[in-house]
Order: sequence, then C-alpha cells, then structure tokens
Amino acid sequence: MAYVYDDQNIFAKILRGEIPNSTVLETDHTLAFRDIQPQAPVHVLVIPKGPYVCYDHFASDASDAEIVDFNRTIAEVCKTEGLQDGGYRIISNAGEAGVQEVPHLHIHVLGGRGLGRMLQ
Ligand code: DGP
Repeated sequence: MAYVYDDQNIFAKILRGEIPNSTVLETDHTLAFRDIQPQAPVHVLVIPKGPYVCYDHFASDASDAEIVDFNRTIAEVCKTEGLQDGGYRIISNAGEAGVQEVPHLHIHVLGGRGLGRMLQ
C-alpha cells in the first residue's frame, strides 16, 4: 500500500513550529515532546521529522540514519525520563483498527506508574 501523507496534520504543524510543544529531546531526524493529554506521569511522543504516516511506512521507506536516530531517541527518552528502573510501555497506533488519531508516526512512551496488563 502506498501511504499518502497529509502535511496539515497537527504533528506536521508542530514540526514546522506553527503549534507550540513541550520538547523533551530533539535531534536532526527526530522530535520527542510531551503528550497534551497525558495518560501516565510520563507520556512522551516520539516522532520522526520526515513525512511518515505510521510505523510500517517509516520502517520501509526511511533511511538507515533516520531509523537509527529514531530508535536511539526513544532509548534516550527512557533514560532521561528515569523509566529504566520502574519500567515503561511503548505503543504506536496505526490506521483505523489501531485508532490512530494523528496521521504522522508517533511512538507513545508511557511510564511513571504501574500500567497494568495490556495483553491477556
Ligand atoms: P493516537 O491516538 O495514537 O494518534 O494519539 C495521538 C496523541 O496525540 C494523543 O495522545 C493526544 C496527542 N495530541 C493530539 N494533539 C496534540 C497536540 O497538539 N500537542 C501534543 N503535544 N499532543 C497532542
């Protein structure tokens, strides 16, 4: 499937600086910022700067440099937010079944409390 990227989505606007955000980390290829509706004491969104709709789009089409940078930034968020001891959860919703609200790839990094069992 060929994904079509909508550059009017809210995270594209954040990347262009049209909407403010609470930045946690920024690299050449990746931005990490706090979710506006946090579901846990730590709720950070990590997004690539490139125009990727969802995870498989990114993992198929992004450069090795983008993919490495994205994953290293997720790891860095876990470290800087102090999640390594207590644990954390990473989630990426995709498409209709995944109930993806914003059509720009984002990884939710959640932690800072017991998160409960998600899969039975
Ligand atoms: P998802 O359902 O996985 O697409 O989650 C989208 C998340 O994005 C949701 O947790 C709320 C967050 N969000 C939506 N609009 C904004 C915004 O303008 N700023 C920030 N920081 N987060 C937003």
